[in-house]
Amino acid sequence: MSNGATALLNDLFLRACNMETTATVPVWFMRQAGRYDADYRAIRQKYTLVEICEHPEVCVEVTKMPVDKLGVDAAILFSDIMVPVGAMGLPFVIKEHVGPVIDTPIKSEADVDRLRLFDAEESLPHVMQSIRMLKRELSVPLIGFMGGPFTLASYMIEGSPSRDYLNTKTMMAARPDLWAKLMDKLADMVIAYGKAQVAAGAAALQMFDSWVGSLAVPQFRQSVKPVVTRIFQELRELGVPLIYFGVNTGELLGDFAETGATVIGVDWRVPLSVARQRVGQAVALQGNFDPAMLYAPNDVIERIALDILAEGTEQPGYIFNLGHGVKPTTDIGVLKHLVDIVHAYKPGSAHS
Ligand code: 1CP
Repeated sequence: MSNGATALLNDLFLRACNMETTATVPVWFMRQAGRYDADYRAIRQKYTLVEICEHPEVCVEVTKMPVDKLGVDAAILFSDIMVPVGAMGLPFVIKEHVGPVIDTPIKSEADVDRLRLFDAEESLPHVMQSIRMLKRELSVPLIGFMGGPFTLASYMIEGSPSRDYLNTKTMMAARPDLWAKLMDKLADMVIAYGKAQVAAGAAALQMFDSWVGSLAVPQFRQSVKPVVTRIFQELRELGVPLIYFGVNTGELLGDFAETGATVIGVDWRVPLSVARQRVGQAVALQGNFDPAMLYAPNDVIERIALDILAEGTEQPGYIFNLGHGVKPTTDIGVLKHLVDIVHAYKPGSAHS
């Protein structure tokens, strides 16, 4: 496949997303650009996270680091799920060791009405510019991403990271009309922003609905699944892989597969063979090495990785990843070793 200026595109990742059997299993890591890397930490001495996003040449450098250093088969745009929320008119800051913080969280109908849809090229020109530069410079596919509507709403309503999502769940239960309005507005943004990223050069999209697994199954079906389904139905016309990911989503995996996503992300709690039974045959799977096990001895890491690889490759359509993001204190050498284990694995050669 040709992508213009770059020599040869490594399309292993895209082929696995499209349910092809690949001789080598593709691998990338959520949060693969980040604080575990000393060069990233050095750049963060000079720029805040938001400033990195606002300087395309720095954003490109940070996005490419894990591709060059680890040999992963896909890059993920360096940004944050909150960047487009700022463009909707709800200012946020990323607080060190905390995460996104919003001083004026959403409480009322007027707050929801004030959120505006935006044109990505006009409001986030630096993000679009970074994607265009990455498309030219990368030899692997670029994954664009958005937050999922529940997860974005949780930050917008709670005003900071939360353990129990009390205000969010209360709005969902007590003001279903207002909740639906907020979900619809976020869905419109996610669809438009996803389309803009693909138009600029993203080869796949991942929707991070990280915290949606906090919902009861009936709540998910009633208050979130319809809007997630609308998002994926509308994005499907782009013809690129659409990955849907959250943690603690074991009980939701069957519903995830009905949303129109083409790849389902799985965390470490559910074995991939069980996940496969729950999602059926029509979607690809991505996951699910426990990021905490990157601190285990090498032989333990190898055993866990080989078990995951054997289960993942039982059927076509499998991408190796962690079950959630790389932790900031992870040893970069261990990540590299894990990439090598995955790339050396021959599907169909299950160990005993
Ligand atoms: O500057 C820093 O190093 C602060 C840590 C950090 C980083 C590296 C934050 C703050 N955001 C990011 C970048 C980021 N965020 C990426 C970069 C691309 C890559 O993966 O290499 C991505 C994909 C995200 C997406 C994101 N932001 C998610 C979904 C993924 C997940 O981990 O579940 C979420 C939930 C956020 C919110 C957020 N931003 C930052 C933090 C620490 C958090 C989580 C806060 C919480 O626990 O609620």
